[in-house]
Amino acid sequence: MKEINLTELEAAFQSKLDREIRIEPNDWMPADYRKTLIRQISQHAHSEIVGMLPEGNWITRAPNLRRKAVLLAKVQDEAGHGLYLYSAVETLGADREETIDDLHSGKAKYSSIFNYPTVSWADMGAIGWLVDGAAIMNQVPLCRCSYGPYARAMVRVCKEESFHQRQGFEIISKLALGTPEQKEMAQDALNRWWWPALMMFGPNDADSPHTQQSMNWKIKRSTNDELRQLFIDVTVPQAELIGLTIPDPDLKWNQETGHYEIGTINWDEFWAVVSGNGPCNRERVAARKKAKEDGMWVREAALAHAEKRKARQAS
Ligand code: BYC
Repeated sequence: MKEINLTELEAAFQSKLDREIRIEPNDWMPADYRKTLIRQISQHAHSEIVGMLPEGNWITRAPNLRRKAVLLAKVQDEAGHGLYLYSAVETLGADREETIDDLHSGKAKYSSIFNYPTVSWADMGAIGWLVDGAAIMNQVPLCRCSYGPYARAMVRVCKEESFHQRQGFEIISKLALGTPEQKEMAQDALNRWWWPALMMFGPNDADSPHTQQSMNWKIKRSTNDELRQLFIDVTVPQAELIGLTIPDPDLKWNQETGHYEIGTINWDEFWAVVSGNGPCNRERVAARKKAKEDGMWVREAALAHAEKRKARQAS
């Protein structure tokens, strides 16, 4: 039998990337490609699960039954996204429990955006409009990610995210076009969420250690700055449409480039939040740990039930 050497495996992997053929779980892949995917997909999964907390905070205080039902469905969707993504991580050979432990120990990151507090109902609008809006910009290109299970999970996630973005824009526009007090709530939410939403796309390309390699591997299809710009160009006119002001005195339209230009992002704030020192980091991780401890008896009962069934089938 012909011996396959590493160079041939690498060439076959590269040829698949070049021909836009997806890499599947049982295919050979470079160790660093696998490591990058485990890092990105597990952090993405953690973001979905931690992302349930800021909005979960308002389910019991939604202003009416319709709003409550819609918010509940949205938060449940985020749980579903987390589950698809943890499953995608498992296809790479990672252990789900270990990845969750990494979140709880602070070793693994999750999106910076979920370390900000949700202090008013208008924040539910701002999150759907801006946070889910940014998530869609980031995730639509991931539907073309070179790794099959991640790309396929993203197709469904993006469909649900676009519903989320619309529900958010509906809330924020209702408030913005409502009473002066309601408009003030909407503006206040935009003031607090605008800059953190821009930070979701990650550091500027020049300061992003992973972007170039991930683009070469076709894990990422656009750079952090490209996606951030796309989001700004789409979102600024939406704010104008509903009479809200983007909290950036340096924001201007550049006729020549056909893009908006923004002021400077506070990268010190971003790195402080990413390294565990944002307004809610400790609270978020503590809530996840508590949920795991509180759910322990359910997992134990499910395992005991499964064992019993196996024993019964064997006898
Ligand atoms: N927050 O070289 P870079 C959602 C880290 S949830 C925290 O650019 P990369 C939703 C980065 O991990 C949204 N950390 O990295 C849920 C890296 O650190 P490590 C989550 C960040 O991976 C509920 C370092 O900074 N979406 O949709 O090439 C409700 C250098 O960065 C952040 C995803 O996870 C950040 N914002 O690019 C509503 C999408 N940015 O790992 C909505 C999938 C960067 O070396 N992920 N870092 O320690 C991605 O597309 C990419 O991983 C990123 C970063 C664009 C986020």
